[in-house]
Amino acid sequence: MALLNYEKKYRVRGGTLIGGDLFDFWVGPFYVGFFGVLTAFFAGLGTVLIIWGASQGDTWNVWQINIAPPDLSYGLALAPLMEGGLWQIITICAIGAFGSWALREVEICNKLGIGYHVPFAFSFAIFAYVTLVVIRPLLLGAWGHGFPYGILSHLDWVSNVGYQYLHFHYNPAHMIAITFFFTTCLALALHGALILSSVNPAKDEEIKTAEHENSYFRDSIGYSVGTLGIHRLGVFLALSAVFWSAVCIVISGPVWTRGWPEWWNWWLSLPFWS
Ligand code: UQ2
Repeated sequence: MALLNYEKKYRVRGGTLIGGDLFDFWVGPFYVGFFGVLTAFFAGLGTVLIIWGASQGDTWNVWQINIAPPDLSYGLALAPLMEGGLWQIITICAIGAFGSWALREVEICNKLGIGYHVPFAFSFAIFAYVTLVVIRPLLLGAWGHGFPYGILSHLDWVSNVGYQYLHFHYNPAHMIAITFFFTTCLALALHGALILSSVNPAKDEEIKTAEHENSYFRDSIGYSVGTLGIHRLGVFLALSAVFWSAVCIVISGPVWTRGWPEWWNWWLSLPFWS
């Protein structure tokens, strides 16, 4: 572990949010911390419950294993274990594990004296998940609106919920989300290619620097966003994709209940046409 010797100078004490020095240690390369313990607890318990839930189902086929949320008739109540209660506990474990992981990231940022950009970005992923299994079910009045935990079953859920709104691609927030996903790919392709073009030279050639990177884009499109700028743009594009994905599902039902194609009738209803 040559890397570990190098990392020693970064293994500073403190920066913990909870627990003081108690969990302020490493296991091999991994920082633990109070939230590392909490992550392990929630992730371990959640995983065991998923496996136990699978054992109570009728298949061990990994594609078909399914742990379903409660029936809609249970509303926002706690359901019996085998009637969706397991799904509810697993959901709590998942949110506990994701949240603890984010706070462990914060502690690591504190130790290194770097910004909170990574936990900030991760919080958008947590927000998207929580939108699906907590916020939207709450707004619709039943935990049964959460998505089932299973490989094929969650695909079926996405398809069914999509068709419930006739044609989900007409959802304007879905359009915005997709546009951000595509633009994220464009930006990362440009950035990855540009970096490789400069710092992965042919044998016996020296690497080029940011001036060459800037010049490439000034020569080709008359503008360079800059080496820091491309990373700001990347984070903005990626987080926007996640954010608008959460918006597009949370407005489906709580805000708009009919088919999404019909939403565009506001355009035909503009006074301009009459
Ligand atoms: C750039 C720059 C980088 C880059 C890239 C660009 C030197 C290493 C990819 C070019 C990116 C531009 C012009 C923005 C494109 C806009 C969208 C929405 C995709 O200028 O600075 O740094 O990696």
